[in-house]
Amino acid sequence: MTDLAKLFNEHVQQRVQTYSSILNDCQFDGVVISAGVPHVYFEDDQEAAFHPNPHFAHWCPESSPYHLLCIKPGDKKPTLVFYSPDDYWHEPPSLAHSDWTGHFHVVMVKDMDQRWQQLGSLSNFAFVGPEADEARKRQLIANPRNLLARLDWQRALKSPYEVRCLELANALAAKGHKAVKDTFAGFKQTGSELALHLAYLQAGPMSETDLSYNSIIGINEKSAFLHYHAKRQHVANPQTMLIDCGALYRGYCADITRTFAKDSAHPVFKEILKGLDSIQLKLVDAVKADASFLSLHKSCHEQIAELLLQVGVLKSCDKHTAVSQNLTFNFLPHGLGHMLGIQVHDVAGKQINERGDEAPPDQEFPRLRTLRPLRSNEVITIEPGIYFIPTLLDKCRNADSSNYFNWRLIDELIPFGGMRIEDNILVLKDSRENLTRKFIPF
Ligand SMILES: [Mn+2]
Repeated sequence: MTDLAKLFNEHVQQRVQTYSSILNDCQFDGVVISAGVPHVYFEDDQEAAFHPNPHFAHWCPESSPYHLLCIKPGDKKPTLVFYSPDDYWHEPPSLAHSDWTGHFHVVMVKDMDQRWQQLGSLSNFAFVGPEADEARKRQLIANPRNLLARLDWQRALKSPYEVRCLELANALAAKGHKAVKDTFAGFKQTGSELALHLAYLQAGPMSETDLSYNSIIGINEKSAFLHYHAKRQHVANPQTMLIDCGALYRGYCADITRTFAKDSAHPVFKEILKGLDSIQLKLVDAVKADASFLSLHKSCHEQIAELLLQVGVLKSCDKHTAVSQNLTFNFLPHGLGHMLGIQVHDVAGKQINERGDEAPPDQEFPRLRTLRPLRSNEVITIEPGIYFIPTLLDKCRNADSSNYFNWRLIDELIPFGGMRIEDNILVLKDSRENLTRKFIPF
């Protein structure tokens, strides 16, 4: 048995136990989880790339639609009803080369309706998945909040198998990031965001569907758009570049960002980038179980205030004023990070208990989605950034706080865009493991 197969075995055994106790708690006799249905565009026969229901993916590394998984407390093996129709338009999904099916009682079906018939009586069963109407027709309780809250609370904790998958997703993404770094270094008078994207895929090698999200690759001022998706082919005078791109491994997401500046870029931009890198590493070093994510976010703003004061982007105030007057928000308008797993923005960042209660919004940072103390075996991203975003800065030019900003310097920096550095971090009891830097030391 390979290392991963052994870890998967333990992962499934752990799920069997966790589900038994959660289903007993919620007084259900069982649960049916669907793999999900593809999204078809309006008035079209084209589908979006398929993402399985994350609750299904938590059990099965299979990314095709319509399968049903049935779990009953006390059963050693869950039943997997695997839908594989006779088809010649599309290749039917197959388990012929899957090494994980021994942990399930597998029933193959060719017919949509046969799927449910295989499951027998489903009295007092819950259903988890997008086909809620189908489930209600069969008297199942569709997506009950109390059950979903307990499942999410557990899903935020990663098993050793899941950590290994996240690590392998990072290893794969690292190949792309290294290729992109070299390709950008080779750009002289012109650069191409598309060429960087293709270099990333080629290095994997990966196809678009092996990415955990659409790649964000911005040269110069475009790097200041947080989610910039265009892929320009001819960009004059490339000076800076931000790449935020991940990879999938058995359904688990890497989410990694790096920023590069040419020697010829603005010296203050380069100084800020160096400063941001040490801030990011310091924040990573503060990650451990029981650390409050909200406090980390606030500490990030204080450190960025210090840096911006030191390089002269902000002036005439101290770091506390810079944070409390929301000056730093204009340079960092997103949160410090998020939960990571099967979903890029994984579950339970606000959730404070298994019942599903949420932490109240913070007064200073009301839109933050990751708020609570961290737990051992959660995986999070730490991704501070500093951006020169014209639409945010323009609102400050005539505000009362305008004299805290060094507008001459800011106007020089706007053409260089923005920067972000993002690693994936496993939270441990008194420490942490950086799943990214071991593969991307830069
Ligand atoms: Mn991220």
